[in-house]
Amino acid sequence: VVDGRKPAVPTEKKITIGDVTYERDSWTNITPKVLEHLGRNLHLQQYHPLAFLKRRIENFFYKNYPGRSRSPLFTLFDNLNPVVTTEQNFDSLLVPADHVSRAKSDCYYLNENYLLRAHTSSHQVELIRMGMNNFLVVGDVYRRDEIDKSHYPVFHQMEGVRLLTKHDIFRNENLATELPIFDPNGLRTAEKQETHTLDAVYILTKSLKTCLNELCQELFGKDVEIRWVEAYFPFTHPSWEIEVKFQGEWLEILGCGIMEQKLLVNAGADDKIGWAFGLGLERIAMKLYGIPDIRLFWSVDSGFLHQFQVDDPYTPITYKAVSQYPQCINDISFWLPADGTFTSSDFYDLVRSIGGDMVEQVSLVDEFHHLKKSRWSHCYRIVYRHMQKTLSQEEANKIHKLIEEAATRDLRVEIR
Ligand code: FA5
Ligand code: MG
Repeated sequence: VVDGRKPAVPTEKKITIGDVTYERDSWTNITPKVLEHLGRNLHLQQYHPLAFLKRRIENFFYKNYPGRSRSPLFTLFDNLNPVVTTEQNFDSLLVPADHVSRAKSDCYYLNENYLLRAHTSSHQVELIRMGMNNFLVVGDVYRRDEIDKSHYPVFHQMEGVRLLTKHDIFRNENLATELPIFDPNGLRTAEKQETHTLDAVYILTKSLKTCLNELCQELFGKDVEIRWVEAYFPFTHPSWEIEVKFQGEWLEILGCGIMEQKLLVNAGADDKIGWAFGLGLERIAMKLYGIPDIRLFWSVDSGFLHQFQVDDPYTPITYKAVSQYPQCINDISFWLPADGTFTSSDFYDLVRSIGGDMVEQVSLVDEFHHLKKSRWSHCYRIVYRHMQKTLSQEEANKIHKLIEEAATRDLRVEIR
């Protein structure tokens, strides 16, 4: 340890994640800093822009693809282990053994056989094997990528997979006759895979493009400027990416395509054809909420989080740059009046009216019931921050004192 900082790569022999221990080897390149992001699960937080966006996209699929007996057609997986095998992340997706995406310089390896998933596509084959035909996967993914305002080594993806039989296609498209979807003697061209008929690809592509165009309109409004760009993935053909205009530039938000038939055959779904997409939640949330830098999603600063403290994920929110000035944090603890008249929202209002915009956040950090006294106690943490200047601790203390006095007087609490 030099100058008190932790070394970038720990020297212990093993890495433990949850209950599982991984032996280090020459592939190990995971850093403690990146490991800190495991388990943060931003997409599962109650108040977080990524969680709101995730719920909005889920709802879009539930609404647009109703299943039988009112249960949604798409099944959601948002809690799968981010530690995956190289088989899951690469081989199952037909990524060639010498493909650049496997490089140590691109992924975070625990060892030769395990890595932190580099995309949610890692789970496609295992879920299809389980019998899933329509599913969404949401989770944190890890890449040794460039670092700028739209790239971060940890980000979140949502995967979508839709598989159809010949019969499904026939029914969904209201076709008079069932068209063949497989061609035993076909050739691979820019438009299609060797085993598919052009009809099948045409119908699947229409279904995929309609879905994602409508999703973009649902999220960004009817007038959103998007463009489809041809792309390459080892597990889809043909493949595309969608880009949206963000701050005057085209920003890539997702990749998608017609699933490679070989993948489906390997997963035991050889009678079906399908499409898949993988989208970046951060990139979309940046556009949706005007969040200028991808690092902000990891902020534990209440100045960021507080702007997303709403119950309805559809609330339109435009992110406002947080003041650069430091915070002052003061706690207040008191006994509630015995008559049960106190409510937290009364207290929040009182704090707002006395502290004004100097108050960035108030949160209930502790409550307990004193049996002998037969009374409740609350502790609130108040974060003070001025938008235009550095607030001194004395100034914060003064406001804090006024809040204590007002609460004692108006809400009849007893400061502890
Ligand atoms: C993939 O990850 C494919 N698995 C997507 C896919 C799924 C294709 C299913 C076909 C079928 P790509 O590497 O382009 O593709 O990443 C997908 C999206 O993740 C990007 O469009 C972008 O929105 C987001 N993304 C990629 N790298 C980063 C990064 N470093 N920081 C933030 N977002 C990123
Ligand atoms: Mg891409």
